[in-house]
Amino acid sequence: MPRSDERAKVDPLRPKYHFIAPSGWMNDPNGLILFRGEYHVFYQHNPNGAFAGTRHWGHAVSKDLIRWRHLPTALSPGNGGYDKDGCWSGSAVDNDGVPVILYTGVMPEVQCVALGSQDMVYWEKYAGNPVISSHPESLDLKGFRDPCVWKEDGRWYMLLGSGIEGKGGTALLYESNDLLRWRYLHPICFGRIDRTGEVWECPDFFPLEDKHVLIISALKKTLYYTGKYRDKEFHPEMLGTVDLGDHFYAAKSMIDEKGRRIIFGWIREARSGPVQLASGWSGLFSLPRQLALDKEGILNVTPLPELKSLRGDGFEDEGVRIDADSCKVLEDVEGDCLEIEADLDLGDSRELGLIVRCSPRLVEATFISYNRRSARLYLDSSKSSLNPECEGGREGGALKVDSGEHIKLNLFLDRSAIEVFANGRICLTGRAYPSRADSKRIGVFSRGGSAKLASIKIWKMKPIWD
Ligand code: DQQ
Repeated sequence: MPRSDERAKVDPLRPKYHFIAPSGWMNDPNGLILFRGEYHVFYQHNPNGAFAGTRHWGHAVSKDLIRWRHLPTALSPGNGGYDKDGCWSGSAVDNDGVPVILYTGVMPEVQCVALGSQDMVYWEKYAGNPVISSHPESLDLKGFRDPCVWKEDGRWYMLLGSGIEGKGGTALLYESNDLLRWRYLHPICFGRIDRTGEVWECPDFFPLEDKHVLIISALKKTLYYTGKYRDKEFHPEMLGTVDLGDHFYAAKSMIDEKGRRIIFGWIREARSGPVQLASGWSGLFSLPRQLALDKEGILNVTPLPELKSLRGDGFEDEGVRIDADSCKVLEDVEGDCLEIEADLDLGDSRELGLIVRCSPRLVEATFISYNRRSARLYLDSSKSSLNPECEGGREGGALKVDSGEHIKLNLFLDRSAIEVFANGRICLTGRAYPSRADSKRIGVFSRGGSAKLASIKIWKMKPIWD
């Protein structure tokens, strides 16, 4: 059997313009940082194969957040001791010119430090690890991991994802003068078990415009609170979803050189374990997304404009009528690595949208649609693949649209990964694993009335890897 990197390279479902590990398993983004003029990403990685296994910190560098170069593994589990069962998620910070990683060692969960060389290629674990070896005894905790670290008024602060037995998710606040000796303060806020689950993973906390945002991963989703941060306590005002789909998790953000708040998430698989293992790869990062707050304090998520630099040959059309309860497949254009901008006029339809990865006679097809009655955006992958090992279904969430407003979809298709940005506000991430080589056509459809494709632009996207 060929090695997993050789298998991964030839898999027609492996994305080509998203950040992805050279091979093997990957999950959460870790330690995103702009250091000495370059962007570094780390990620949860099992280089030994496309199964979760024992996590390492994979590492890559970029000048533009779009094109990446792989670097050697930054952290590997120790031979015995505090991180022998894995180097789990965390952050990277710049401590007066010295790069420092803070991560969770397992098992049990403890917090650890590693110091980097100036090019960030060599990492040395701190001899005094773990720097936090046990959790506050006063609380009955579930989970104690994924440090999010920042500097405020000359001091370091750390949030750890956790949960209180019977009460629900929380994030624990610590402070330090030197990143090595930490003092526990208190939970920064509490969730409601029915809305944000029992344990919060991968907290990410930052100021945005006149508010603070706390991103958490729970209940298989990436959620956020916006609110006010006062006296080291966070007072949430609003709870929302960073992504409407079920395949975007453990998001982590950073500030770029222009001062923009950029986020990446883990796009997980919807294929069976044996299929992942055989393909030699599992998981990828989302495209870089920019965050902003609208007038109502709702988080708006849009693709980084620099992604336009990946656009190749284009196709456009406009004013296409879509009859009631019909599908129209576009002539002269097809592909599996595309960006699409579609402006759809609902007309008197009940539901309308795009079809991608579509075979002749729609034997395989993936539908992205807006339903006027439920006011929801959907991705339906139940007919995406004839392969029974690939799970499909309908996923989605609320998209508020004013009367007369068109549905404006900016869709990024990268073989088996789909990210749909809708009306400049929200994103829905899903997966599709067509089994047929000819499932590459694009279409539009309408249900319950007629509609119009006001305009469509489609670009072939260039790969980011050689
Ligand atoms: N993944 C990491 C944990 C984190 C979880 C382990 C979230 O640190 O809580 O790979 O996906």
